[in-house]
Amino acid sequence: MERYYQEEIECAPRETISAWQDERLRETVKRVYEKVPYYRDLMDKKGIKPDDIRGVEDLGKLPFLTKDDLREAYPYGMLARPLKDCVRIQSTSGTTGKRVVAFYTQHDLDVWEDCCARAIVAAGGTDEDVVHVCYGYGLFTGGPGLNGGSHKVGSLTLPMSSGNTERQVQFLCDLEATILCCTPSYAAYIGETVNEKGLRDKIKLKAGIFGAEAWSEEMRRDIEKSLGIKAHDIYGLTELCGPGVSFECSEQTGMHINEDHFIAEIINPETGEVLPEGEKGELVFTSITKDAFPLIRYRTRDICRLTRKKCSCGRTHVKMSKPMGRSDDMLIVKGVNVFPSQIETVLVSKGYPANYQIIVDRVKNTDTLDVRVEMTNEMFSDNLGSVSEREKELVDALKAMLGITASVKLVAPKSIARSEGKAVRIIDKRKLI
Ligand code: DLL
Repeated sequence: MERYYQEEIECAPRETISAWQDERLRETVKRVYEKVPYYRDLMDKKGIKPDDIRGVEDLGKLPFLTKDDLREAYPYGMLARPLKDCVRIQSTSGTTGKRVVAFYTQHDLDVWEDCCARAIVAAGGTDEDVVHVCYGYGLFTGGPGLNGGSHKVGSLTLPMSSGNTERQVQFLCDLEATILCCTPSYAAYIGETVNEKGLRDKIKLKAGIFGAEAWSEEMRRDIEKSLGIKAHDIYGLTELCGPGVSFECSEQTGMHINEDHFIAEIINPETGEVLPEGEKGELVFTSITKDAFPLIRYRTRDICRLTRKKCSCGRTHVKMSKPMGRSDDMLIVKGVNVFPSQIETVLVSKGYPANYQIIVDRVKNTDTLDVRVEMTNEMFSDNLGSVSEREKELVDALKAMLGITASVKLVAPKSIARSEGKAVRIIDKRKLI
């Protein structure tokens, strides 16, 4: 039977959710206009006043906000509350450009932890569970978010953080954790280690809550098999709070967005035009309950679809598909758009583990695309003569998926470095020129 953390909210009738959104949006817009000069300028430039926004139907009148805006306003320019009312800072990893710093009041932390608690209960968590959190702690939101959510549910919480995989596995066995929270690539690594050590019978895991990076359905099945669990997706971004913006229920067909806190739109990333339900495009969020760091029409760069189709779990909040990639992660190779997730789908569907690297380079003014992928132990011990046949098979399958030719190199098991957090799979050497 499906369980909920906040049933009256998660299963509220659509009209009720819409009424909450209209009211909270009006209040948020008014507040940022009064308190945040950066927003006031953006709205003035568009000739929009708070009274022009009566509800969600007027959302499209408001200007978009991008990561560049947050960088420009860094560090305090977006604050809607005095700094003395803020109690926490979290931050993005800042792999491209300056970090984004997000601020939280105590109310913001409560809301965020409630969102994570909804995700844990949707994955079957109760106060009888032992929740092993090996997302990174610190500035990264993964550890603190799931940790806080687990406390709210009343589960016994193990704040493991990432790294030291031997110790993770030992704790999983000794303390009999039932729910594992980490990135999908780390879950795959933990699964590999558990099985290699012959400890599969010693672990008591029943579910996992994995997110923070793109992962395919094939990778989900691999992890579910290797750990004997049901693997749930969870999505979020630091700018909005962290994990828990949306989460998967028992149906595992997309993530319910916590619409009492966030309004979602899908836009055409090139034109900014709002797209109808079901179309693929860039996800844009407006926060409607955030106190310290409200964001209006924030462009996530994540590409996905929304659906309002009735969900068997009973939740009424809109669902987003797994992000298919980021518009800024998309590689353009020989003029063709290539998403790393397309490559992963091909590899995993052909029986390869999701341990791969995509190397893009430019040789004599022509782009090259090299894919290095690990073989499984069985493939490796197979007759070596078949390696070139296998490589050829992958070249053909990738060509069918992408429309361009990639060179494929099969490498020995374990020869590609494992990740304890978000995996780094793309090496674009062209940027170094
Ligand atoms: O990754 C927050 C998080 C922590 C989510 C733990 C889930 C679990 P950032 O480091 O700011 O925050 O990165 C946000 O990660 O815009 C997506 O591109 C990507 N991302 C997050 N969750 C998923 C997911 C955290 N489930 C960026 N599937 C987002 C695909 C995801 N991509």
